[in-house]
Amino acid sequence: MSDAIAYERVGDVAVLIAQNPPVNALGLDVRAGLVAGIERAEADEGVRAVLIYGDGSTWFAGADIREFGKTPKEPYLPDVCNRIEACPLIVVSAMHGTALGGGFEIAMSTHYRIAVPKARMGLPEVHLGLIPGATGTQRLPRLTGVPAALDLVTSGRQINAKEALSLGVIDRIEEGTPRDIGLAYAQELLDAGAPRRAVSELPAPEPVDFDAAYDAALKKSRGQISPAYGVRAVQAACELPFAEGVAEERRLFLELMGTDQRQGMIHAFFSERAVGKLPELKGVEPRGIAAIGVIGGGTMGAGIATAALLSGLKVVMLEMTPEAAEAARGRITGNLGGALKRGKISQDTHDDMVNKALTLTTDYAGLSDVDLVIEAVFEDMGVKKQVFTQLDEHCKPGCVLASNTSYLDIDEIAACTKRPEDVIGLHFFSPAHVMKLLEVVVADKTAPDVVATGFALGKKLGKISVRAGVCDGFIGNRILKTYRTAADHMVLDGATPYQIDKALTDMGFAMGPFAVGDLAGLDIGWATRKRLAPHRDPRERVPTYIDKVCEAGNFGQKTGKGYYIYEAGKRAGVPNPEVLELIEAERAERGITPRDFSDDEIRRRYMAAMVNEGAKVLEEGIARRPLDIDMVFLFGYGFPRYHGGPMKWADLQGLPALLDDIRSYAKEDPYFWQPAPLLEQLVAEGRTFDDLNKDAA
Ligand code: 3H9
Repeated sequence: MSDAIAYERVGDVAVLIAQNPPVNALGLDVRAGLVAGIERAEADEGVRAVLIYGDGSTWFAGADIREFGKTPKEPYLPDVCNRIEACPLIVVSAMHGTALGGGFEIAMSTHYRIAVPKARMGLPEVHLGLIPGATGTQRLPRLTGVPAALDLVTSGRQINAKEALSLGVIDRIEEGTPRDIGLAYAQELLDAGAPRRAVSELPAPEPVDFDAAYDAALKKSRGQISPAYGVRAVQAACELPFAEGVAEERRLFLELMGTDQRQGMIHAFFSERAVGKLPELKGVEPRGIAAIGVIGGGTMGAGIATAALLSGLKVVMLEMTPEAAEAARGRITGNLGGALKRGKISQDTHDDMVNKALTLTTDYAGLSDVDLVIEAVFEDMGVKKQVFTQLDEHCKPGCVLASNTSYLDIDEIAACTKRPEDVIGLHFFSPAHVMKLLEVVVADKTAPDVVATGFALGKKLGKISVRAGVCDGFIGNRILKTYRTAADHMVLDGATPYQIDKALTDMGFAMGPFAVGDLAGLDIGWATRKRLAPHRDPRERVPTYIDKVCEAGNFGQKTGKGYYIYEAGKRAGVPNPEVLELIEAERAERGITPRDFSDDEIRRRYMAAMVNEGAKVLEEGIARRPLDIDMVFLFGYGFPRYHGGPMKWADLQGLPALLDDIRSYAKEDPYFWQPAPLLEQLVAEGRTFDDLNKDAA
């Protein structure tokens, strides 16, 4: 027996206990231990049933993802599942925690399943760019029928014990420890003379229109292929005998295992967990936070306040006037009302948040008791400095003073206080109660426990927090500015905004850059262009056509017109013909003869700009690791998760080819396309961005 599976005998029942913390992943030792445990039970005189449960916080949470990409070792998980089911004794699963992926597949291979009420289960393999590969796509539809199986396999969503019971995937829910409820259930089954029940022996499920389901899965996943593969695997359960269906599932699983999408998704899984673990914060205790102050109750401030209230914090909102404070209250209660409507909070919790946890004030003295304050006022250094001078005067010692600025210099803001060590940037993304990303911007003098507090707050708010250094735009907006410029250049040279947006949504982006501009409001970029105009290098190529759209009072979605025209009640716009006319006029004025861009070239240029600037951001230490950049783009900029993030995408494409592209673009525009020295160095050394992640681990 392996140490990962303990064997015990309780009366007529052999008990197999998984002991592979933290999540009882089904690594080699666990798989071997399960087979050995079943064999031992069969040989153990007098044993009539086998109970399997997990020690610690959970049942098996799936195959061991760290083994993926390496040569698989026997016993393979599908064989383990089949071996368990073939056991002539009755085999019972007692589930708690999360029975996911291979873990759920093990449970479906046992003959009876009981779970505690809080147990959750599901087949999340699509989130790793895979499908269930250990008989799950064959057993689940036999238990639930095809529609429910297709839903679970293609969405990867988790279900609770109650839903599992109603779908017929578990037999019973019982309060207690998995050991106690499992032993009692096994004994009850023995006493009742219950038969061995093999799911694989159930009749093949009724088919549906699988081609329609395949197309729907592809459309919904924006180009991610694994959900559509899941449809074909479930189809095999209807059309093939069990063993052949399992072989087909295996074939599809292994095909996906070899894809870049699988690598991208697994990179995202581990990076999401690594991003908040900073070596510099090891052993550093964050400051306690029970109440926070928010300054400015516009969309951003109200969103931050909402996120804080939803996570159980008290919030003091400061506005300039009682009227503005009331308007802020309206925005916050509107946001909380949405959470209530979606069932995220109860009416009582909602009322407590609005009436007890939220306080409004127009006086800085009202912030004297908060533990952390975030300013979300107008993006102007003078205004920010006034706010921080006031905060310095009124906030208690040890209070963390945070700015939500998207671009401005946190060092300069900190310098206007007598406590720069307490000052930090906490850059939320709008709407702040929805968007997952938080850039924790560390200034020169920020104290380590203040950085730790930024990360602790992010965790409490359910955010993915990424450490960033100070520069214009930090990680995300700085890189955005560069690839957005690459897109603008392509428009000047012959592409249309609509062609560019489409090429990028075809690559899996939630939106293209021009649709994003309309969503964010074109007035923001217009104001920036006006501010920067006197300081521009003459070699910069900045289109002016969109300024004319703004001059006519069209700022995108909020005014109904921008790059696109938005009809009332519709979110997606149609191309604005005036924009095309203005672009043509500008090209003529500049003497540019437009040329064709293929979708592939559009994507290559856009991504090359993103990755090249990412490499510069790394070089300068603004981002510590490539994976930090990847997480910023996945959680803040709608970057397709199945590419893993821009730096992972670059690795998967191959850095030498990317550098060749950049060098060839530099021949046309050497000012804009300057290859990042770090990229050149990696190519020269034959290394990848992921090697840098490993160096930093
Ligand atoms: C599969 O099963 C394929 C089969 O169909 C076919 C095979 C042939 N493996 O998330 P946490 C680590 S595919 C290895 O922070 P939580 C995780 O990296 C698999 N390691 O905890 C972290 O390590 P560290 C299908 C894993 O309580 C630590 O455990 N299953 C695995 O917030 C704690 O994790 C899934 O996709 C794993 N499978 O959430 C489930 N899982 O401390 C993936 C976790 O070094 N896992 N680790 O950073 C999850 O969704 C969550 O981890 C879970 C716990 C909900 C279980």
